[in-house]
Amino acid sequence: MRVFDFNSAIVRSPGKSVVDGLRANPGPAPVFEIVVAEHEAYVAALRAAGVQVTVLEPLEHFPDSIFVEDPALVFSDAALLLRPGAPSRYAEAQELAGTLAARFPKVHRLPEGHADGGDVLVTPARVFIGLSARTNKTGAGALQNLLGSIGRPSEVVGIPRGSLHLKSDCSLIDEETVLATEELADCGLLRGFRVLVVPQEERCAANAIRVNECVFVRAGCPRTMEMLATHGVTVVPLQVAEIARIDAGLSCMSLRWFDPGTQLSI
Ligand code: CIR
Repeated sequence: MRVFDFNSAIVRSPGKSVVDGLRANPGPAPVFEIVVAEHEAYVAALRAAGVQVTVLEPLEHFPDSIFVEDPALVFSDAALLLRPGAPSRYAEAQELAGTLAARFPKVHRLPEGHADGGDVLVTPARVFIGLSARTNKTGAGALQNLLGSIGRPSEVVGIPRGSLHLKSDCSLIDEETVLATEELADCGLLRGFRVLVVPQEERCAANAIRVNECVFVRAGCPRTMEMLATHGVTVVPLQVAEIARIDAGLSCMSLRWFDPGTQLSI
């Protein structure tokens, strides 16, 4: 099984409060109806790629709860409830507890510190944990211990200044290949990987997701799409311009895993 083979995913529909989602820079808030359309297209793309998608109800009290990647981390054999670093998002983990308990043989809880799933890049040999404004050293250390207890080696790494999360700057494309911004590529943490560097004007395209034979990429990034197509993967462009107004991209909108008990739906 490859780390990007998925047959199951959890997403959460946006509530109307999504327009109040966190954002680092001022600018127009997203339009609710367009966020809904982008989210629906994302769910459709997951299903078309062979993934069974569970769609959770909106949580109006949590404007950012559509970004289910941040409060949890999932593997075939276990789920981890994290402690998101933004105070307004902290309780999102508890909101996922029951859903994960019903689907995973074991649900672990991060005991201390803070860590967001957006700072976690899973690769075949090890898991990278980025230190960011959302993931602190205590949380990263606790996450390393938890990952070690389920047999997954990990490494704590720095991320480029000004980036929200580690995966704002990189994505796994296949076992040997990572798509990355120039800033992340220059950090040196991707030693041993083939690195596809996105053009500066398409920095946002570094947050892509490999799902089975497809790579979901942000629409409007033609040079990155061409680079990935030349690399030999099936490129699925998805529009996330509205969701991006609250600093989000593609990976953050789902928790994805391979459930050995679930049939592939294509
Ligand atoms: C936040 O600031 O937490 C949200 N507005 C965006 C989260 C994006 N998460 C991600 O890329 N993993």
